Amino acid sequence: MDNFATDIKKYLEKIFGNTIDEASERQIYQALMVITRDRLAEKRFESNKKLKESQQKRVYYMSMEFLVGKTLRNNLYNLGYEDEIKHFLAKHGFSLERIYNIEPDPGLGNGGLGRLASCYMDALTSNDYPIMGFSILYEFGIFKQVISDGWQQEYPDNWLDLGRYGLLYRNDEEIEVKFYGNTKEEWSSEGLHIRYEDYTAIKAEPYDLFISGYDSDTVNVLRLWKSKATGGFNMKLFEKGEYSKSLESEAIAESISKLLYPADDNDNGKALRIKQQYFFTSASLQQIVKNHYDTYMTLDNFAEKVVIHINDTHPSMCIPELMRILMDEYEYSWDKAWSITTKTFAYTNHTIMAEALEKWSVDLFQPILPRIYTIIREINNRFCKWCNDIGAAGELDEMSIIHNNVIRMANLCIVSSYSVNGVSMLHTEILKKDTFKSFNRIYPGKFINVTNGIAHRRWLGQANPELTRYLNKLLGVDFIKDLSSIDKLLEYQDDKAVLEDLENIKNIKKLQLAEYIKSSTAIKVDTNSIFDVQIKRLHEYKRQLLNALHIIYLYRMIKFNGLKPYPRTFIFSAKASSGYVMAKNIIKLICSISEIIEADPIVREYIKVVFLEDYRVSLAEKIIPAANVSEQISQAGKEASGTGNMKLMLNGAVTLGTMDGANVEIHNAVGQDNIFIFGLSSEEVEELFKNDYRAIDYYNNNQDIKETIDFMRTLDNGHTNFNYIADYLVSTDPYMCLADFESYKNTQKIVEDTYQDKGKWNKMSLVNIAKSGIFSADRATKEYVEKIWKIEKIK
Ligand code: F55
Repeated sequence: MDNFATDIKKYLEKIFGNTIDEASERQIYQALMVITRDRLAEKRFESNKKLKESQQKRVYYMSMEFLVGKTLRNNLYNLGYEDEIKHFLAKHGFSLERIYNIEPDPGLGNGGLGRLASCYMDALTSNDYPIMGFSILYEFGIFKQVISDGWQQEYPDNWLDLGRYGLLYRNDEEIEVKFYGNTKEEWSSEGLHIRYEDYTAIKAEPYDLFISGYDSDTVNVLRLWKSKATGGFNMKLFEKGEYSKSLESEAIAESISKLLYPADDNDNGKALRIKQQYFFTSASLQQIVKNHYDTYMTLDNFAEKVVIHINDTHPSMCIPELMRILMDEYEYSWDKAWSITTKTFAYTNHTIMAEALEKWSVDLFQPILPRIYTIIREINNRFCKWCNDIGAAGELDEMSIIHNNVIRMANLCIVSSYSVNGVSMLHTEILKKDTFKSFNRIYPGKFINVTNGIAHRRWLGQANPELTRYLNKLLGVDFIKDLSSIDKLLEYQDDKAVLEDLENIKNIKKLQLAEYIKSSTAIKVDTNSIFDVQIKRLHEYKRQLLNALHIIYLYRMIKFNGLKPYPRTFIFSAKASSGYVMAKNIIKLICSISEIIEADPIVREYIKVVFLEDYRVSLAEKIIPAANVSEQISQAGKEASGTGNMKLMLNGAVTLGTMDGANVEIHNAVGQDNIFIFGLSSEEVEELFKNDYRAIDYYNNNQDIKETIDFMRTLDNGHTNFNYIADYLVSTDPYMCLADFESYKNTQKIVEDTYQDKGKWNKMSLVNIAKSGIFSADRATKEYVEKIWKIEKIK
């Protein structure tokens, strides 16, 4: 530690010419980021040495998204320096908390899928497993959301400005990725060779982010690729005297890693998205193959030493890319290459929604990636032929990889991977019985379930140190190290003192959040009210609209029918994809309700609505510990798993949810009495859908629904009215908010009544905390390790 302090001083002197007492917070921040990164690099050297010596199998985790969250606190905490640095800085008049706040939240992901990838990197590193992540160094992460007059506006997130100090540029490992051009087949005495001509090459520059583990010697790496024009590419034009064009082509090359697509449901058929996917998968695969070859001087044992995990279909071009490298660069035959490839890949599916399953039109795809396209076509031809042979030709409409001139990436992944997994029990069942039922028939045993998990070190340890300290002391266990014995807490479920302590901690967290709400929205909330939280991407299927409709119902009942409910604060936070009109309208609706209530001296005594802008990891860390109610109200069958549900449960919130995704497992864990379940089951949803759901019937036959929707039409906040949304609810809403409204409303009443029985509520909350052990990412990644990857800890 002496060293760390000395290093800080030296850095400040060398880079800024300042003593510590002259330095600014910004300078201290930079010093801490750089020194921490360098310490991790040293530690990485040691753990890498062991890994090289042991020659053990490793996992490469491919994901278009990693939502890492702020890194500095996590790293100092894991390295065990936090307390000492805090004191050292305090001695010189600096607050480490304020320094932490300078770090931008790297928003290299949209939501659940990206955050899951980071939770898994953290957990695997803490448990000493050899894993390396690969993704893109987006210059702009997910947009910064600003709410202006209730409307979402998007601003660029220039996170590298201050975020770059955590990255290490590895200029020794640059790689070229090739696009466009033509392929030519050439036969010689040695066989067929593919010549790739007139291509455009782009440089991939690697930037490494080190992932530290808690109480572990391991440091893993997340490698992020940045696109750069290759020198030669521009020079050609330059020589022709077209200097400005040479800069244009440079800009095009560099646009590949410019920004994260802010959509979490579909790819929109954009050429740039194809280029992003191929850019990062090709660079990564070339790197992985080269490393392997340099170590073993052969690729014959590739599948024994390497697992490549693909996080949804976004990195699926890894598959034809490995085939290409094996055949075109290392002269493997198709059959040998295919045998290696199909033992190397494992695929996780995160959605069953048809519009979210990636499809690329051949016409768009082929010119950009001509060689990759011929390989996919050949995989498909051979697969179709095999289906013919085994008598499955009748199901090729469902299973072929290329169909009606579109490439179905999920089908490519299923055919080429040795393992396919869903992310919750229900989701995996739907994959097997419905979405991919023919595949499940021809590949028995290939489909398995691994229910998602969360990094409890961040979501309990760092987000809620008050609760962590309390539990550790009460139970005499280090839960940061190991969450699995947290069910010891159950012994205290009837202990009044413990229940009260837990309530007090919740109140502290509610107070902290109330402060934040006041500073960011000017709304003063009552911390005795129920904090009812719905935080997640804004989507019709997640049904923020059902929640909003119920609030409008309450508003009307309080204002005109003398209802006096127990006070409640409804907290929302959500980003909408920038082109998603309905989602943006729903945000506007929620913000309008918030304003209308604030302006009403009677209603605001009972209910308040808060919309917190710019939902992101660091905001989630503030909201989750303060929640009493966790709204998980998606239409049953639509939410693959959910992970916010687990984070909220771990922090003592009680779930109000449908039997969807991992809510089912939460229900199984806590039991009927410690969760509020409502609404149609996924089978009932399917039934109703087949039998022509008629929303208007619910409107006509249910007085509360009718009055609420009629009232909604009268809400007019300035120039906006909500007829558009009301029309949708009574006609085309495929997520059937009205079908679940009555059940939701009744269950909300039960929530309210239960909350007033403090003893009962606190006990429910305790049981939720106690039963959350199975949702640790330690458990989830252990299942990946044992069931899919078959890897061992670094020796
Ligand atoms: C991002 C980009 C595209 Cl093109 C498509 C989807 C996404 C994305 O972010 N998906 C996503 O977040 N899916 C979620 O994954 C979570 C982790 O498995 C699940 O818990 C959640 O149910 C699912 O919606």
